[in-house]
Amino acid sequence: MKLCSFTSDRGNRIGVIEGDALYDLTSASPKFSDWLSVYAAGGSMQRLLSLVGDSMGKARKLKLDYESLAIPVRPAEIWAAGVTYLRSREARENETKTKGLYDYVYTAERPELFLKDSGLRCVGPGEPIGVRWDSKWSVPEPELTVVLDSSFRIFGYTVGNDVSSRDIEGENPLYLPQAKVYRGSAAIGPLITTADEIPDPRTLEINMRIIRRKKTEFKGRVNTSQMKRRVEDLVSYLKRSNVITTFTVLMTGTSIVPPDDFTLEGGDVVEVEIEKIGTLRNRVAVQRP
Ligand code: DO4
Ligand code: MG
Repeated sequence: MKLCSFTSDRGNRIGVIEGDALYDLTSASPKFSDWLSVYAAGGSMQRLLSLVGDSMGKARKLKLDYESLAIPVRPAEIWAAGVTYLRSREARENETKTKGLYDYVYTAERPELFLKDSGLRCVGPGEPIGVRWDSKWSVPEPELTVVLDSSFRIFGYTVGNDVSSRDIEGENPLYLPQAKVYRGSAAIGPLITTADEIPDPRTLEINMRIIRRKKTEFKGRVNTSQMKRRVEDLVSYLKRSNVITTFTVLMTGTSIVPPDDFTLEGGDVVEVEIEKIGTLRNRVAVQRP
């Protein structure tokens, strides 16, 4: 199932996408105002899916307009894994003044995991992603993103962009939160594909395109088969001694890295497409003080 949130002349809605059709679930029941409410009504993700299944027949069928899609759900937390692909290890080792850290974490048993957002700084499709005004080297990081329930079970997948400042990250590893966490530094969407439609997350094609003044400035691709770690292993480390709420998401790391002389500029458009999920598109805005 493909679950989304969208806006229409009737306000904010939730829906299910099937091909070119968008089923407006909010029209089936006013209780279905957002995914957290549907989850609260059911009490489990299994129940959420059966409530949705039962309501599809009553839902208004619309033609899907991608521009209407909004952040599928605002997660209480976004977590992120780092250095899960060889390309990320190389890029990080080159940029850093503290040599050896990234080589270590790429092969270590324990992965790098960090808290990217608490729901305040993330945006959905069509909203501006941010670059810091005090950074000279900012990049998008297209990442397969896992949607979890409060028992750390994988409910589904979405597209994520872990927008980052490479000069701040490279200057000192203790600056990581400043390189990673600021207004508009995370984007997720445009929808959630439930886990039953992606039995093997290590087979997905990821494509990224950066458009500047209507021309493709950079494009790159990777397949998740190149990821060093299994998604389940990342989740099992996140779970250790931890607590999360349903719809917490985990970004699984990047492998598409633009050349070192590239930095995002205000007005650039970043498109991240992941097979079986969709395309997340955002324009870049410089986040002033
Ligand atoms: O500490 C570095 C973070 C790396 C990262 O975000 C990634 O590999 O995607
Ligand atoms: Mg990343």
